[in-house]
Amino acid sequence: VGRSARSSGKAAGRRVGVAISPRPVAFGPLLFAGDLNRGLRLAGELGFDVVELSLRAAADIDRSALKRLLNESGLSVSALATAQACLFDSLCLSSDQAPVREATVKHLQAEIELAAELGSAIIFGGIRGRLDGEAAGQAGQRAAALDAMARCAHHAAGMGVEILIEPINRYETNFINTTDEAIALLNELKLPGLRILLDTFHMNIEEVSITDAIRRAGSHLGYVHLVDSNRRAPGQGHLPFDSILGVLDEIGFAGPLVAEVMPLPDDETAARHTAEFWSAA
Ligand code: LER
Ligand code: MN
Repeated sequence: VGRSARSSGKAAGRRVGVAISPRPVAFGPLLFAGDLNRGLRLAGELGFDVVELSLRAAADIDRSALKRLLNESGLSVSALATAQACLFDSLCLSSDQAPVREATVKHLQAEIELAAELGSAIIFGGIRGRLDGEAAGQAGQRAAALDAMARCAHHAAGMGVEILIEPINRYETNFINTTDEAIALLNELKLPGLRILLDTFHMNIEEVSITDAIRRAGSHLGYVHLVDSNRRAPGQGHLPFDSILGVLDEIGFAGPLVAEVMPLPDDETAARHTAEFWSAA
């Protein structure tokens, strides 16, 4: 599979890519963790258009080195993913402690500034964290988290950066599991520059119908994590990607389609499987 993967097969007319982590990470579905050089070079060689970068902090990135690598590989950064700060540094939007929420907002503002510099979006998925206790007692914590999100959204809107709200399955969070909950959040916040990211791995766990949920997201949908049922590259599990891609075309989706997949059996093979999926007629 060469650069022609970009313009042929299922990839024709689409912006496709892989998610990678510039630093080593225990969180699974990221490729080339700790080897940005190799990841960008191979992603470019395999004909991808974009890469998503999962960061623990904006300081993970040497900006001039990254820009040189992007230039050389013909790639752009579709989005910065932010969950690592909540997973590993307890910086979560839903923290019940005001100073921690404050630190999380500051942390995200720095990542929003980096996203503006790279022309990318920013993902609010795992960074939401979890709501504590029984559902009835969660309203205050949820309201504080929404307030923190709104502050980020104002900063992002001022810099022309889109925030992508990603529903995540119940085993990782209880704070937005489904497409309908993400749509409700957008309707509640009514802020500019917020859209939805749908991840087919999470959808396979949470949605009644993946295709109906995509239809309901409609023009709110800004980005897709294309991942198979087992969190491997598309085509390596049993999700019905023909109908998923069909419904994305039906709603006129034109955003990035990024494989956020486990490095199985290894990073390079997972990236190659993704490229092969796209080059298949
Ligand atoms: C991130 O995109 C994701 O899918 C989550 O599982 C992260 O916690
Ligand atoms: Mn995802």
